[in-house]
Amino acid sequence: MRNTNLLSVLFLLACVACSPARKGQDGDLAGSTPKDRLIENLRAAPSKGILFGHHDDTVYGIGWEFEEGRSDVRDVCGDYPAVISFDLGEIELGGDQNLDKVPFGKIRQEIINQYNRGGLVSLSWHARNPKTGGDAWDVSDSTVVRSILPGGELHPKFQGWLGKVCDFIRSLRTTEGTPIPVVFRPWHEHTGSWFWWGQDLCSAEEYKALWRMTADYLGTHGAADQVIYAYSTGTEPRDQASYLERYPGHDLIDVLGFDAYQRDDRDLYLRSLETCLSVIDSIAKENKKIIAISETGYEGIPDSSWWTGTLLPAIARHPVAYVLVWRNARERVEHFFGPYPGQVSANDFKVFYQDPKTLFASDINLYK
Ligand code: BMA
Repeated sequence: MRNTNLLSVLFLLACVACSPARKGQDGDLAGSTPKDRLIENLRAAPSKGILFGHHDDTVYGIGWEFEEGRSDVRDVCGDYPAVISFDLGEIELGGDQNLDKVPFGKIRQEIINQYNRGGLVSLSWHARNPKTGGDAWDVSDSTVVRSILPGGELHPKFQGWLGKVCDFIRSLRTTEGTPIPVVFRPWHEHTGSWFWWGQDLCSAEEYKALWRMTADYLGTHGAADQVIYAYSTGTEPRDQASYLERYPGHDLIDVLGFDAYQRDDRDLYLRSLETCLSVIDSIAKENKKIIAISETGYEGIPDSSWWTGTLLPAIARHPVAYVLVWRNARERVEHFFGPYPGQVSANDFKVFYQDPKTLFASDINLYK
């Protein structure tokens, strides 16, 4: 082979190696990773419907815990949620269960099960207060974020905490060893001041630096190909500027979300959803981001037609990829946000499930 030919072959090989993922014949992105495919599928989701999610769905529900295959949502409609979220709170302490007494081994297994169903997993982290030793809601000290940033006295300790999170994420693998991608949603609801990373507890620069430090750690310790980041405010932002005031950057974030709960005032809830969704919708359109209602619900669901009468019409007006309701606590009567058999909104949830606009686990495979 002549040198010029050799050079052409090398050049062609280099082009193939460096080119972005290509469409395969079956529409799959040839050479893409599960994380790439997940992002693409979440971007495309709103053209098919809205993925329904439930926190801690398969680990406990009303009157049960840790029963193989069980889910309150499935007990009502026959299908698993398309999205299940779990919380890593207290993983930083090195124990074997999280703040809601769910063993991390159980969470890991349920993440693998959800991946095998083609569904999405989101992880939040109600990290304890690294300075006071209190919980995530301990807002007694407003120097906590500063103290864990590079140069701060608790920086080395907090790097250890990030290490625990990173180890857990890296342990999420199928039996064949495929790394499972997850949405990671740390430092949420920071536009309020009820967590130690909240609005009045740190400056915008400190908050952004906390995000950068978190992502840098995971990125440089082997979790980069498994993590998609979600930025998730409360309902406080009223416009693009306030939503983005503490935004860590488009290079880091793929999912734009917010948490909003209905309390007694239905109209207030509907107005909050509409305000937040229209703000996020405009940012997402300009920057190709995925829109999520990362936490919502009506505690105790006293409204028997809440699913089709309030939630669905409110979210269907915007290209929302997923909406997730919070947990069905087995240890706190009335602290539930998903349906269960016999609950007053269970029949309405079945209608919500049947609506072509909602997507559940059997409707999707986010990794193909
Ligand atoms: C809150 C409540 C708490 C729980 C925490 C983390 O909204 O549900 O009971 O400990 O989330 O899951």
